[in-house]
Amino acid sequence: MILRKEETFYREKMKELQLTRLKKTIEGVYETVPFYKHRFNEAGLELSQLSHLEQIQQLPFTTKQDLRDNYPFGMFAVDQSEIIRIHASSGTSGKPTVVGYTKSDIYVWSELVARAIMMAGAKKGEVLHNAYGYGLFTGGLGLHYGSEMLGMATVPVSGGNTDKQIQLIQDFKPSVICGTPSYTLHIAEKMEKQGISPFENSLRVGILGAEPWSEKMRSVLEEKLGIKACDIYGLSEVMGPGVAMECHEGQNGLHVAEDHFYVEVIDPITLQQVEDGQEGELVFTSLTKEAFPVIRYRTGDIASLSREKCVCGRTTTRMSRIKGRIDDMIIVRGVNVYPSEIEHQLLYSKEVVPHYQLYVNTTGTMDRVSLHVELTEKVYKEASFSVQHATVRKISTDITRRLKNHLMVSMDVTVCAPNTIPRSEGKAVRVIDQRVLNSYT
Ligand code: DLL
Repeated sequence: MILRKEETFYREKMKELQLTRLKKTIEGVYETVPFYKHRFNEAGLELSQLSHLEQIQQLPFTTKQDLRDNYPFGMFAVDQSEIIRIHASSGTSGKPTVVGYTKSDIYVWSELVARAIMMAGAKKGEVLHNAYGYGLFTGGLGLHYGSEMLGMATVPVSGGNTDKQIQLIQDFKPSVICGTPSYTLHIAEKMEKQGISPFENSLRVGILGAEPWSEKMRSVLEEKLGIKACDIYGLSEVMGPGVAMECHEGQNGLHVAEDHFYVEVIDPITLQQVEDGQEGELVFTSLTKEAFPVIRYRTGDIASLSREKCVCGRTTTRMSRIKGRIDDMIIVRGVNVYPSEIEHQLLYSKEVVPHYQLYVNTTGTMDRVSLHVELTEKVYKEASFSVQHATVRKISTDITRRLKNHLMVSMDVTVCAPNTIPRSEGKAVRVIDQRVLNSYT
């Protein structure tokens, strides 16, 4: 295993490096991005007085709305002629957020993704099947450049055309598969249907992320594909995939690339930093980016931090798996719950497949949540192809009870016939908020 020296720095040494880079970044954006100059002046900041990393808390936050207000290139810190790549994240409403990269940004990003792939246990000379979408989304090209930099034979299949993907996996014999957990599951299920056993395929590592997933989903994917599945995190506003990565030795939290990003967790209400181990909203400050530096960017993602040394030997701060996004949290009769927690409980039931959707509706003043799950083909057959069968009613009652006992939430569970819940080729849509839909009708 090859580790970069920055991955094993003592905390003080890492902080020293971060402070030097932070100073350079904030002095740079003050000069080059009118938005930051205005914000820093408004906050009455004396940038030359920054002498401790902890003083970062005096800097104002940046939000997605700020990026939208400066659409498309208002937050770029270099001349247009320095930009060699543009990505954008679609978002569900309004304008997309647009991000740019210089040549050096692409180099650093590729290096970090190469580091992430190694962390998952892959190496030069192996074949990597990249099923993340290519295009404006950072997943496809992000993994692609990192994989090439590492010296892997990179197969740029992108998302979709699942039968073809399976054919290529059979023929090219990749050791690594990259994709969203939900789409990778779809590939795994199709392989199963075609009678390809997990022991027959060449895969041994999964680099999965871009959407929240649960520990139980990890076991399902590991079992179905015969792989070690590692979580990869990132977001276009901060860079793309590779901001943090789980190591295959520990599979217990994601190592943040702290030499390039300063991470904080804040209480989304008080906006104050919380203690290590406590959950809150992740906030990132980029330390080396040229084209699109971000200062205290509020991600909307919920996680906690740990500074304990990992079994792999890395000393970098680890973030927990993402529990969910603030805007995906559902409040069911006063109880806060994230789709990934529901997923975790649901997957204990062997009679249903791991695809699900949550419909949120309002009756009177109460929000009602209905969980739609899908039967396995085997159980459906045993229930005489009817979702009204007594067996199916029992499955529904058991899932309802489990959710009530473990998450303290009561929700209606609708058990559907096989293949009725839409499969995604990228990020899965887990929550269908009919409160929003209804308000437009
Ligand atoms: O999803 C970048 C990425 C590509 C990460 C491939 C990993 C693999 P965006 O499209 O900008 O970028 O979406 C970023 O996706 O704020 C999280 O809400 C979510 N997300 C990303 N990785 C994870 C993960 C890419 N491992 C948004 N677990 C982020 C949970 C994740 N959620």
